[in-house]
Amino acid sequence: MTSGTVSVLLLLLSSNVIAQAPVANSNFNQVLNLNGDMNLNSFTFPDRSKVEAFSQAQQQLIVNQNTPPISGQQVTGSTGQPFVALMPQSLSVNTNGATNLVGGQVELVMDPQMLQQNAVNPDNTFVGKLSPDRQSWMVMETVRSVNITDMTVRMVKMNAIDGEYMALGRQTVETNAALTPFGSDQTSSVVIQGTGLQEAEFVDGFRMSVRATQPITMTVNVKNGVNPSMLTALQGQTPVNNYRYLVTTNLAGVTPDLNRQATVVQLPINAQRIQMMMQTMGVQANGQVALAVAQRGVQQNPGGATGQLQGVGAGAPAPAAAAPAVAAQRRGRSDFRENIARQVQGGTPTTNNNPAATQLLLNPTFTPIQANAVIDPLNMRIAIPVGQIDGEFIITMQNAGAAGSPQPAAAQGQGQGQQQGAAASANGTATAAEAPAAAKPAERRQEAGGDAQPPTGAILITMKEINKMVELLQWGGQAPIGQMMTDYVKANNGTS
Ligand SMILES: *[C@@H]1O[C@H](CO)[C@@H](O)[C@H](O)[C@H]1NC(C)=O
Ligand SMILES: CC(=O)N[C@H]1CO[C@H](CO)[C@@H](O)[C@@H]1O
Repeated sequence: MTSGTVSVLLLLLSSNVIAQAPVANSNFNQVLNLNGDMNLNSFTFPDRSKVEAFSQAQQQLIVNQNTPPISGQQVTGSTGQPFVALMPQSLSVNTNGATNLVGGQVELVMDPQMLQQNAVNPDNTFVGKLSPDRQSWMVMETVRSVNITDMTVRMVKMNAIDGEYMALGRQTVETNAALTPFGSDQTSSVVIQGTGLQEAEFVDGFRMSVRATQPITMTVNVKNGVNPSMLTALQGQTPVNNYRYLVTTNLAGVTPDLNRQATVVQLPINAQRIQMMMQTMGVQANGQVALAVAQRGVQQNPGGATGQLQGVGAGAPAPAAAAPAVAAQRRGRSDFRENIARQVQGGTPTTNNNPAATQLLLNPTFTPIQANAVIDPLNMRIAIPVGQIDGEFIITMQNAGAAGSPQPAAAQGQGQGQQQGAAASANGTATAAEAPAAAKPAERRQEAGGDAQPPTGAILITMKEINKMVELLQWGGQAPIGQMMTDYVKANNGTS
C-alpha cells in the first residue's frame, strides 16, 4: 500500500471516528471495580482507549497515561523493523494482582497523524507491552487484533493485564512476516539504530536481537558446506546443517569502547533433519542429544590497533565503512591465505585504510559458544547470547545418552568423541577418515558429568521432544483436528 492510499484511508477514517467515537465511562487514575461474576467489564477512557475483561474474581483496576520510558523503536517479538510509536503517551494498567481474567483486552487508539507522518500501513500496527526488564516493547502477533474502521489496535486473550502498553507501527512494505533476505550487499542490510534493543529476522527464521549504543549495519548470508578443517576444535559435536551463517557488520569484528553491544542470535532448528540424524546416530526412544551453537569469530588484529578504532562506531552509520567490509567478507576461503600474506607485508586491500577492514579474517575453526543457550520450541529455534556477532555460526549436536541420566558427553575422551561425531556427521561434511587427526586441544567443557545438566552452551533435547516437534510441523503447529475426528468416528463404529 502506498502512502497515498494510506492518506485516503485516513481521510475516510477520521470522519468515521468522529461519528462513532465511543463515550468514555471511566477516568484515568481512578480505582475501578472488576466484577468477578463472569459478566463483561468494559472501561472506556477519555482518549477512547479501552480495557475489557471477564473475571473469575472480584478485582480492582486503575489505568493511567504515562510518558513512555523507552522509544517506540525498541521492539522485540516481530519479524521486521523499524518501528515507531503511534501514541504520544503509553497506557499503564494496574490491578491488585488479577490473574484470573478471561478474555482480557487492552485496546489503544492510534493517532491518525502519527500514522500518516510515519507512512505506516494500518495493517502493520501492533500493541507493544513493556518487557519485565523495561528494555523493549514486546509484540505478540498471536494476540494482536486491529480494527481499521475505528483505528484501534488491541492485545487480546489475556489472563492478566497488568503492564504498560503502547500502540506501535512497523514501517515495512510487507505486512505480517517481514523477513530480511540473505545477502552481503546494501539491499539486504539491516540498520540497528543504536538506541536500545532491536530485532531482525531473516528468511529461514534466523533471528538477531541486538542492543547497541551506536548504529550498526548488518548483513547475514548463508555459505554452502562446512569444511572438515573448520571442525577440528569441536569435541565430538557434529554440525547439524551443511551450511554456515555469515554475519557481517560495519564494525567488522571490532567492538570499540564507544559501543556497548550485546546480541542474542537465534538459529532455526530443522526438527525433521535432527530427527533423522538422531535415528542415524542410533539415539534410542528415551535418548537425547545436546544441541549447541558454534562460532568462527573474527581474528583479532595481532597489531591491536584499538587506538584508532574508537571512531568506527561513532557518528553516522558509515555505509562507506560497511562496503569494504562486506566486499572483503565476500571473498572466498581461497583468498584467505593471500589476505593474510598481504597483511603480514603491511599492505591493506582496502582503499581508505579503514582499520575495520583488516579485522575480517575469521578464525580457522568453529568453537562452541560458552553461554546459556535456550530452546524456543514454539518457534523451533535455539537462542544464545554472543559478545561479538561478526563471523560464522553453525548448530552442532552430540549424542547425550538416555534422557535424565548423567551427562556422558562431557566425560567422553577427546579422540573418541571426535571420531564418533565426524562419522555421524551430516552429508557433505567430515567423515571419520577425512577429519584431520591432529585436532587442536578443544575448549574443555566446564561441567563434568554427574548431573543431568547439559554442558555450558548446550541444551538437551530428547527424542520424544523432537518427535513432538515433527508432529506439530506436520499439522501446521496445531492439534491434529482431522485426525482426531477420524479417530473419534472410528472409535464410535462410524456412527458419530
Ligand atoms: C471495529 O470498529 C467499529 C467502529 O467503531 C465497531 O463498530 C466494531 O464493533 C469494531 N469491531 C470490534 C471487533 O470491536
Ligand atoms: C543421510 C544421508 O543422506 N546419507 C548419505 C550420505 O552420503 C553417503 C555417500 O555420499 C550416502 O551413502 C548416505 O546415504
